[in-house]
Amino acid sequence: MSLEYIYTYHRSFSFLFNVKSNPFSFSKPLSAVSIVLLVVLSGCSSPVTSSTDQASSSMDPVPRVEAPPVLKEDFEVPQNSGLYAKLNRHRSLEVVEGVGVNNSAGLQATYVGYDRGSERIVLEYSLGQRGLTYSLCYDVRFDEDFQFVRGGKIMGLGPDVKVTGGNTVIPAGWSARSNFAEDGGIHTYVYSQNKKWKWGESVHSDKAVFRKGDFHKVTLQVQLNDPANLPNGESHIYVDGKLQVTHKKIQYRGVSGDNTLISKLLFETFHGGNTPEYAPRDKNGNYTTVNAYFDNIEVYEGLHVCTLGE
Ligand SMILES: [Ca+2]
Repeated sequence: MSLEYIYTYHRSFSFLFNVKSNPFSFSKPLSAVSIVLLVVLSGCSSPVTSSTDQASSSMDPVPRVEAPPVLKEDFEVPQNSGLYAKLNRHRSLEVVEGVGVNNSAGLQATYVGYDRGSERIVLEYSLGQRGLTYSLCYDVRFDEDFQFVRGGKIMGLGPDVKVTGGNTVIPAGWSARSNFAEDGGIHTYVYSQNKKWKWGESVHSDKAVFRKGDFHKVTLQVQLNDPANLPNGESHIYVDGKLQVTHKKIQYRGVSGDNTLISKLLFETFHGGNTPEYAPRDKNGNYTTVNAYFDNIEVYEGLHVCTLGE
């Protein structure tokens, strides 16, 4: 036991006995107590340097391993099945080289104006698993001449039986989508047990989030209410990594059970609404066609925020 080591221990305990800090000048009655303590401590403790090393090693940042997405489509490899094929088969959707992020392959969506907004692009795709909380990420670029008009759907998540389109909510049915808004903002669009209107309820971003011509990375988080009889569900929307929408107190489902859990991607994008006022038009006032592009559609279990370049 080195003198330095003894001195360190003595200094550590000297305040308990109100003795001077010099180990060789403390008073006799306390000397015995200090020595006993020193012997006990030296026998049962690791050297100071070692315990310091242990403390720092337990606090070293451990690289965080993110769970891989449960669904991922970047459109780079043509597929005859799965989400790629299902999207590419839709008459208003087409995988096109060069329209994705960094000129990669992406999904072109064609919005054809008509008397209910634009022709419906509505697809469902099973996640292959189910749970209470998932995060949907996608990149979207609206063309320079895209018209938001009065707003429309982009995509979202749902259970086995979704409820949308002004239909009556059933206890096991709900939907949670992200919508583009008239001002270039984004909002939630939720059909829940406790919505106040026939149509879904929304919380809007404070400002525009979409610049036409640029890709943006959207994350839609859906946290189901649990237990089913409480309105404690939430939804959040991040754009380019920044929180833009917080929607709370949602009772998505009214009963519990596997069929009420998040289990599907709802790829639903169109203008509307349900009336001619939602339709994109040319300068003569006739219905026209506009485009948007999607890439890197991913779904993660739990709360996840996707950032550009991911
Ligand atoms: Ca791509």
